[in-house]
Amino acid sequence: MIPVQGYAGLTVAVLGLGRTGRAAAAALAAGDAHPVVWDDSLTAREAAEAEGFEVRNLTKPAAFEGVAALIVSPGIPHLFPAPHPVIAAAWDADVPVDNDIGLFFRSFATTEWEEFDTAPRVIAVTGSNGKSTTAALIHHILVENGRPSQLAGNIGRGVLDIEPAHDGEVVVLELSSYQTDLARSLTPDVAVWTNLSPDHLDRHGGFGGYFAAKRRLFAEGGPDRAVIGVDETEGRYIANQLSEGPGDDRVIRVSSGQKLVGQGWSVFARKGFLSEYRKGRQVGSIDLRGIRGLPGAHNHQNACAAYAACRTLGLGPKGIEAAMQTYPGLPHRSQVVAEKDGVIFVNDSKATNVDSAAKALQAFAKIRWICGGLQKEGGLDGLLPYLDHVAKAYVIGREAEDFARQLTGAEAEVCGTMDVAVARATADAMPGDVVLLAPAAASFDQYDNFEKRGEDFIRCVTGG
Ligand code: UMA
Ligand code: ADP
Repeated sequence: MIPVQGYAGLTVAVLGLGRTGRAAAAALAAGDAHPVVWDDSLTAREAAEAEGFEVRNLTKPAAFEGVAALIVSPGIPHLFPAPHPVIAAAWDADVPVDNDIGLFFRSFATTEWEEFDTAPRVIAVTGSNGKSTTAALIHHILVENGRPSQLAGNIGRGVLDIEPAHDGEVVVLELSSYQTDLARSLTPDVAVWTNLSPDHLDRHGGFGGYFAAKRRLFAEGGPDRAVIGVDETEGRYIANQLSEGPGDDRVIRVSSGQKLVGQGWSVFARKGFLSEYRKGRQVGSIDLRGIRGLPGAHNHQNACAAYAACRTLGLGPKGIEAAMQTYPGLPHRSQVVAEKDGVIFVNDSKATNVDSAAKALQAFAKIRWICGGLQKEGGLDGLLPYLDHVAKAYVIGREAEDFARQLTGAEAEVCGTMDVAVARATADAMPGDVVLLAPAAASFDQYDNFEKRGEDFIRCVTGG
């Protein structure tokens, strides 16, 4: 774990006792601070107490007396739709509110680094979709090329849970908008922006707030290098804001679809080929078409972003290409789970919003599409242009009827549950079809999380 610096001898409150809060409390204690913890769930409080943490009821008046800071978990609202009462109480008591990401950036560098030949580096990845894939791919490429690397953040491991860095090590962090919004320090060496589309709008007071939260990764100190997907207006805006002019290679522009051949540094994918340009000349290329772990134009965007991030650390194109070939992929993202009688079954349960599901639909030609769940704001119109890839939709979830009604132009059957949907899709499928779970919705109406939904799909497909 990373011992937290700057709070030795002080009391620090921790709100939320999931992966973030427990790692933060332990890291604070390792840095000689005195953590006092709280969670709205009694079970979580009891578990923390059993581990030896001091539980303090932070909802009580005067709970913040003598407290130096409040560290908040990302799943707890700090502003919209309304601040959690404990956070509001910290404001009233004038106690600084921060999160584990802020503590990490304050605490990562140590005096030991003076002895290192190569200072450790942090690569932080944000964006609406492709963060986990891009972060995991960067980590995989680094490890395959003999560069020590650790992976943490929104991908499932609290950032303070990793080990202090060795000489020359790289830490790859996936950061969500919840995390970038609140962190008081946010100073990666390399910052990566995959793309932007509406998500989590309730937590950010709308699209502007969501963009502003993510943009902080590029604005709070300025990374040495910024890898920026420029397929949306917001990415182009950030790239321009960071760049000093046409030849400034602090910014690497990335695209899936556009040819970017200006005087700067760019990496783009077109028709399955990745190209790297610098100062108007092509300096690298990769044929991405046969890479099984990265199917579709959306994964080619991730490949470009990961390639660019690794190039900033001095890795060569050939080493990066060899590592991409062995990228195993992540569960629940474009995951091929079975092939039966010429039909491929793909689990993309992580496609929890319209944009990611639209990308999944574009990656395959004839789809038996399992979709539905808890709908997000903004409606389903973004899916309609890709319904010509869909042979038939099999709709699940509590709102299945309403969901199916919105898929104008596609044949849609209301199935309700996963087992019915998989059975119906399998019965209808012909050789060459893809049975694809890409829900375009959250899972919480029927499952604890998207992982459980993906596991249920696999169980129904394989009979396991
Ligand atoms: N809690 C309260 N009061 C509340 C809400 C929650 O006390 O009002 C408590 C819960 O009882 C629980 C704890 O807070 O004990 C959970 O905290 P959390 O929701 O922040 O979850 P963590 O386990 O700390 O996991 C978080 C991220 N979760 C969220 O952002 C919702 C994980 O991302 C991340 O992997 C982990 O930190 C380590 O960094 C998950 C996620 O769903 C995968 N992220 C969202 C996404 O990808 O869309 C942003
Ligand atoms: P995140 O961590 O940002 O949620 P993931 O890599 O976990 O991203 O992918 C989530 C979903 O988004 C996947 O199910 C996939 O369908 C889709 N996806 C992956 N990469 C991209 C991309 N670059 N653009 C749009 N959608 C993507």
